Amino acid sequence: MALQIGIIGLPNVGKSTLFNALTRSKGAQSANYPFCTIEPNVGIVEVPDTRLQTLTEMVKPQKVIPAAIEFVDIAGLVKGASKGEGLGNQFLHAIREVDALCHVVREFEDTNITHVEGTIDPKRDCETIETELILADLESIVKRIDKVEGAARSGDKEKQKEFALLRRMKEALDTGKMAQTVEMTSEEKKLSRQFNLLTNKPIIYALNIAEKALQSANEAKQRTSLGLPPDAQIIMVSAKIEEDLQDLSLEEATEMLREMGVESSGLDQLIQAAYAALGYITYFTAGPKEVRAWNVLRGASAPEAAGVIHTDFQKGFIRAETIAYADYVSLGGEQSAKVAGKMRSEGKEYVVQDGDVMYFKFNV
Ligand SMILES: Nc1nc2c(ncn2[C@@H]2O[C@H](COP(=O)(O)OP(=O)(O)OP(=O)(O)O)[C@@H](O)[C@H]2O)c(=O)[nH]1
Ligand SMILES: [Mg+2]
Repeated sequence: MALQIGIIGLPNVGKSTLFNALTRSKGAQSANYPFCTIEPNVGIVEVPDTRLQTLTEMVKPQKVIPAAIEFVDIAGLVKGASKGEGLGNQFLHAIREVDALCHVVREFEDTNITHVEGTIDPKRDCETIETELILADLESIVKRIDKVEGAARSGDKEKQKEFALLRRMKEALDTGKMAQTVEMTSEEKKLSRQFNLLTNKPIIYALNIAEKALQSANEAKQRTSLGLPPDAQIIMVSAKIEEDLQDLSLEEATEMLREMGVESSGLDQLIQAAYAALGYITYFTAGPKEVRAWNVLRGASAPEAAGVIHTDFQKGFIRAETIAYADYVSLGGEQSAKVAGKMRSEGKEYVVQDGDVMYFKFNV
C-alpha cells in the first residue's frame, strides 16, 4: 500500500496547484477562487530513489516498481468549517485514514489572488486550520467515547484502556491542543492510530512562498514566526515554481532549480519530510522479473517487512536472505555477494535496515 498524504489548508492558498505539480498532472482544477476544489483529487507519485536506479542498472529486470506516495487534495477549510461555514468539514472524511497531513500555508503576496480573510497572515491561518482540525477530532472522539464507555464500565479490560486514552485525548482537544501532544506509551500510540484523529497524524507544513522570496527564506525564522515547535517538519516551496517545473524534463528542472539557488524540488523535500515524520525506511526486492522498493516503518522485523508484500509472506515467514545495499553494489550483485558471504540468512527477530535487499522464504 502506498503511503497516503492528505493536503489541507485554507481555500485559494495553492493546494491544487501544488498537488498538480507533485503528481505531474493537471488533474486538479486550480483557479483564483476560493472553494475551487470540491471533490477530492487523488494522485500517486513515485518516490525518487537513486538506489533503485542503481539496482535496476545492475539487475536489468523486466519491470521496475518504485515506492509510491498517494496525495489527496481536498476542499479548503475555513474558520467555522466544523459548524458548516464554507463547505463545512465534510471533506475531512476523505483524509481520515491518510498517514500524514501536508498543511499548505500561504505566504506569497499577490493582490490578484483572493485570500478568504482579506490579508496575508500565515500564523493566523495556521491556527484557524488547527482549530478546525481539533474541532473535527472532538466530534469523532465524543462518538468513540460513547461507543466504548459501556463496555469499559462493565469491566472489559481492553475497552478500559481505550476509554482512558480517549478521555486523555479529549481533555487535550478540549483545551485546544492537538491529540498528538498527549504523552503515550508505544502500545497507546498503536491503539490511538485506530481512532483516525487528524491531529494525531504527523503534519508537514508546506509554506507556499513567493517565487522571489524562496531563495532567502529561512527555515528557523519561519518556524518561529508561525509559532511552531522546533521539531515541526516544514518545507518551503513555491507552488508556482513547482507548476513551471512540471513541464520540463528532469535535467531541465534540475538546471532551473540550480539557477534559482534551490537544492531540491518541493516534491523531493516533501517526500523526505514525510519519510522523516512517519519514520519510514525503504527495502528492496531484486530479481530478473522485477526490482522494487518497499516502505516499512523503521524498527520493523523481517516478517513485518514481508507482510508489506503480502500477509501470507508474514504468516508463513521462514527466513529472509538479506544483503546490505552497500554490499550488493560494491560486490556487484547477488551472486558475488553470496560468494563473499555477505548474503545473510536472517530470522524472525531481524530488524530491517534502510536499503536492505531481501529475498523472503515462506510457507503458505
Ligand atoms: N502568485 C502566486 N499565485 C499562486 C501560487 N500558488 C497558487 N497560486 C494561485 O492561487 C490560485 C489558487 O490556487 P489553487 O491551487 O486553486 O488553491 P487551492 O488551495 O487548491 O484552493 P481551493 O481548492 O479553492 O481550496 C490560483 O490562481 C493559483 O494560480 C503562488 O505560489 N504564487
Ligand atoms: Mg483546490
